[in-house]
Amino acid sequence: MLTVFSPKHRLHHGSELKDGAVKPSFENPQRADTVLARVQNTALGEVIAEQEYDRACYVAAHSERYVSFLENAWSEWTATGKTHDALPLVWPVRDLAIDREPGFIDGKLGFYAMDAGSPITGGTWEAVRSSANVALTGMDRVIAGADSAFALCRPPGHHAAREYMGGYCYLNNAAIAAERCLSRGAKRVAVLDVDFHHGNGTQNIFYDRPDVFFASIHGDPHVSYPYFSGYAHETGSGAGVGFTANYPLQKGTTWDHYSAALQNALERIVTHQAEFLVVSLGVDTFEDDPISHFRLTSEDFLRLGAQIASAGIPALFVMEGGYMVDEIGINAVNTLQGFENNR
Ligand code: OKP
Ligand code: ZN
Repeated sequence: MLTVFSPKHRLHHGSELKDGAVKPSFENPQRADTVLARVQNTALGEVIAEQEYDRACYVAAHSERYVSFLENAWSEWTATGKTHDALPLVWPVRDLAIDREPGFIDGKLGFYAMDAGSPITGGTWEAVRSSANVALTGMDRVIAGADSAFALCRPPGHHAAREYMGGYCYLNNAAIAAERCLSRGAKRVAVLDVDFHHGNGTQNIFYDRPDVFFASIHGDPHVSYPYFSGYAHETGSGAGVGFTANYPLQKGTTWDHYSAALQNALERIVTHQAEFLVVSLGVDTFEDDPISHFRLTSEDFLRLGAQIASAGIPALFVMEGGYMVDEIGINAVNTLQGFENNR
């Protein structure tokens, strides 16, 4: 399987507000570099650099004003004399939720963020752009006829909604890739999110649409981040009713129950007659992940890949989460090998 990788991901390394203190982010550059090393050591296939894409490709999944915010946030932040990573401190919750962009950076950060876990640093926009370009480059290979490709994206994307960042995510790489399929003539696409955390951003982007089917298997939001979405009753709105499927599973879930949910999601994706499948591949479902609570083993990731392969749909794998850095490479590449060996 071909891998797309950009060293520019290293330009983004920041902090997060966690347990009441600002700490180095769990989402660090070592993650992608560890996965790349495993791709190379296992001779998974060729590794290529990303191509450049027009910002219109990002605006396909996000609003114009949000993309502009991401581009300008660091310079607006530092213009006020601040030197630490930019993190939001105030949010437009519920009854305060007006649709008016503040004129000052502190307000803009809260307006365009869902949490204080997604820092903006001097290198963030360059890394974020490169990550989306990695996904687009991989998608174009699959659109051109490859059976599969691996977009080794960093930062991840699945928590990024049309108009907000969060959960270490800024641009939604998987959604941008799905939009690419549609702009290249596909009529039906599916996104399957197997990261431990609900892909709230991808759900948000496609919620009212019937062309992109979205399925997510994740920790029950009653007790797991992102807490405010991912319940089974969320199935889409308007023309999109029936085109979102959520599988919240309890903490401690092992392969048997996981696999049953996955089978149901894949059957729905096949019924949708998706021409392309985008897999949001988070490996934080691993038993030793430091911030997640499922119990998949490294061998289970081979089974995960094999089961996804059974859908028979050309697939782009997009890297999302996974924080046990020692094992992230093994678990990600096991999924890809499980897929390839069963086609
Ligand atoms: C990003 B991805 C819970 C803290 C959660 C944010 C987690 C973001 C996960 N105690 N912090 O989906 O892997
Ligand atoms: Zn995750």
